[in-house]
Amino acid sequence: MVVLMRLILAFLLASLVTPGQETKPDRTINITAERFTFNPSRITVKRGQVIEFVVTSDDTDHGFKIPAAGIDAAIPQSGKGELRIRFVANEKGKFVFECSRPCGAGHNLMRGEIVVK
Ligand SMILES: [Cu+2]
Repeated sequence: MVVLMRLILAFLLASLVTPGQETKPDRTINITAERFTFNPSRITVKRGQVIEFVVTSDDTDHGFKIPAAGIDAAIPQSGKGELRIRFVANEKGKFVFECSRPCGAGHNLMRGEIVVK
């Protein structure tokens, strides 16, 4: 029963994170990924806002993972397009994001944080 409720909750949260693509986000934030940083690496957003992250790589394949939000998506290598992903924070606090595709010696350092106010 608890498992079922968790699944329903996860579905409801996910549906908030991915509204129809024709819906305009409240804010679009561009992020560049390169070995071994995200730029910007500290992002401040408002609670409840629909954020669309547009993430491009300046070099190789990277990943964009927000563990607390269940987001993990591939960032294509430079010249092969961009990642567009939506995020809504319903709580104030900090959400860590990190690279999720092994990209070299500094991969584990490749991270940042979203501060929700
Ligand atoms: Cu990496």
